[in-house]
Amino acid sequence: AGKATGDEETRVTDLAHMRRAIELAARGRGTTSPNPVVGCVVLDASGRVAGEGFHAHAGGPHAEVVALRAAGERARGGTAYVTLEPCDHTGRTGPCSAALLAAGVARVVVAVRDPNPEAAGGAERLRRHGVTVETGVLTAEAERGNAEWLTSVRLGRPHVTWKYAATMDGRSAAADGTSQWITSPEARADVHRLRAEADAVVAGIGTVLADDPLLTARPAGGPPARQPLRVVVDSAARTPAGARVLDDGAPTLVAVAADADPVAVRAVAGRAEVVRLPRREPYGLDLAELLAELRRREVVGVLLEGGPTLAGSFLREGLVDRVVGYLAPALLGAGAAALGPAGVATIAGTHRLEFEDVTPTGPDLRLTARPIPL
Ligand code: AOF
Ligand code: ZN
Repeated sequence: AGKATGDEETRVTDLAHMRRAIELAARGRGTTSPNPVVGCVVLDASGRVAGEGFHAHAGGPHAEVVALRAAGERARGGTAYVTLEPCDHTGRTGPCSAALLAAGVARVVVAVRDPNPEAAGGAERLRRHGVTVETGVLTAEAERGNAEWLTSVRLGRPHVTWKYAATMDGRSAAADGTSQWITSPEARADVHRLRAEADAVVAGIGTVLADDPLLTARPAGGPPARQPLRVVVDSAARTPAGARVLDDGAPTLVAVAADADPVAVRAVAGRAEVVRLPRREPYGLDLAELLAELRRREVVGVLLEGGPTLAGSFLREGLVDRVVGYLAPALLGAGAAALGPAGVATIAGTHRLEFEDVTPTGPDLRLTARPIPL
């Protein structure tokens, strides 16, 4: 066997172990915020798996440290696969670069470089100490699994997933306004998983008035580790005192315009936390400022649910990073569209997306797409 065959084998092995590390990382979804999800696989010198780990919650040990602990002495001369570049800083925990060096790991394979300037530099330190470091293995796949955190670090604002449910002809309500239930129980259960993984669930006042949603996460496996912050975008402070979104099952933030009627604001303030934001059309308040306010509260991932008008406003501002649509095999022919005006007047202005995933969900389809990067 020539050298090319050996390289090819290494590559196939690298992909398989990195895929496993990405799988491990995903176990942290919903509990690591505001930190990333990270997975790690450590092999011994002969290429056998010696330890696995993932980051479970902010402040807890990093994935590398968990995997190294599991591997013990077997890590010496071995290889570590990490979905995110090992950190080189002392934050809530010590630097993983130092932990990998102390364990005697000979080779480190990285999927995504760390965009966080405070923690980055692990790859360089390891190289300086003679460790072989390879980056760029399964990068796109690992980025997808960490999209919320990567967006929050790179853009300085939370990542926004817009979720909708519609018929095949793209309608979310019938002509008379009725809308329960377009999609199946399986699709609705999947939405509760999305909510449980989000730090905040955002809805417009139109949806609150029309559907009176609770907006809590009620996933199939039992109550989540923590409820996402519920956020109502309500420029004129019209949230009714009896709205279910104000129930005490989870914290609620009502965002009103700075010039909203003080009497109306006071009525809402008695039931939930209120934040005043600059007025901006078309939705009545500045959505970028809303995201800045959520970031100050350590929100990394936002699930934007309901209504078509609010979703259109987020899209027109370029504030949607992922779209998840649940499509039911049903047709209405009349009734409200899933998406309202989104700043597109002519075909050249179309919001172009690329599909990331299509998954049958009960009798429905879940489509995941994201804007094509410019
Ligand atoms: C994690 N888990 O498994 C890895 C991380 O707040 P700290 O001190 O735990 O540091 C967080 C930073 O460490 C994080 O922003 C990222 O840049 C780096 N790597 N973080 O939470 C992990 N490997
Ligand atoms: Zn670390």
